[in-house]
Amino acid sequence: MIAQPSSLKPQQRICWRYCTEPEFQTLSEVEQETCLNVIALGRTGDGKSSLLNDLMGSQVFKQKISAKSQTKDIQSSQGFWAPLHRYMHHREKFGCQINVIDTPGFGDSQNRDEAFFKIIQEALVDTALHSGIHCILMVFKITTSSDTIYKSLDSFQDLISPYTKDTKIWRNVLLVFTHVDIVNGNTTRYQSHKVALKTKVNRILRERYKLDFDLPMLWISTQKFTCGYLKGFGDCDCEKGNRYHSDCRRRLYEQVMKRRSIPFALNPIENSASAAAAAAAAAHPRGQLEVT
Ligand SMILES: Nc1nc2c(ncn2[C@@H]2O[C@H](COP(=O)(O)OP(=O)(O)OP(=O)(O)O)[C@@H](O)[C@H]2O)c(=O)[nH]1
Ligand SMILES: [Mg+2]
Repeated sequence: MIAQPSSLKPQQRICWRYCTEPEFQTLSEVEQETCLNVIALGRTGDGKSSLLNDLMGSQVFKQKISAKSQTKDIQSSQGFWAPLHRYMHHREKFGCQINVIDTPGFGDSQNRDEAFFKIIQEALVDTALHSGIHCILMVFKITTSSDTIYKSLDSFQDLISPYTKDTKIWRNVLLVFTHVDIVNGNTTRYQSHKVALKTKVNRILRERYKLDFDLPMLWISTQKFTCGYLKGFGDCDCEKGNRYHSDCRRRLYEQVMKRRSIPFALNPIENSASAAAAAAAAAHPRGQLEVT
């Protein structure tokens, strides 16, 4: 059941106002047609494939059903990302063309990190050389410790540092925290954790990677919302659930769209010189990359 805006109280109505944001309405046709490249990176089981499936609106990538790492290869899929399709039937054209790239997770359950490191690096570099990477989604389960976050981001830096020393690439990085599900109508469970991420962790990340801006953080659930009434927990809470899920999608879409005109690209000529060094670096075990 989807609430009609007219039936919402004034305070709730604010949540729906984005539907008419001029920023989205004035996108030219060319901008709407530009295909955005989005790649998901992160630890195994943190929700990369689920997130990309949510973007594509179907089960394109296999999701985890056991403790084993699920995604073993680089996989990609192209399609129209209609973030609010389910909630805005009258505006099916709201969205953009995307190419999503799913990757195997860091911290593989079968110690294949070195092999994965190489193919993830190839996917990143190949996309950056050809059409540019609009967004790198660094996916973390909301319960991930700050040390593990730093470790994963260090791995990302190891992947890219043989090819570029420019901190510009961080402009295209979004930190996406999954498993922030709506439970009994609210998402306040992780409030103090979110505050710590926004303040302490972000400050450390700025120092660690010499950034002059905070990395954007998004809290989302990729889990399909099930009505509380159907689960036998009381009244129907579809309105809250749908609003929360549409809000998760809207926030992610806004962040990706902000980067549509600033894809991270590598210059093939400049990079031909570093290609040999990078190839040698890729041949080295992870964590021993020589940055020239
Ligand atoms: N409750 C909940 N479960 C989620 C969410 N996102 C992912 N999951 C579940 O977490 C598990 C792992 O998700 P995947 O998408 O397979 O994780 P992955 O990062 O692709 O894992 P690998 O392919 O092994 O690297 C699956 O059982 C998903 O259903 C979420 O937001 N909420
Ligand atoms: Mg996966």
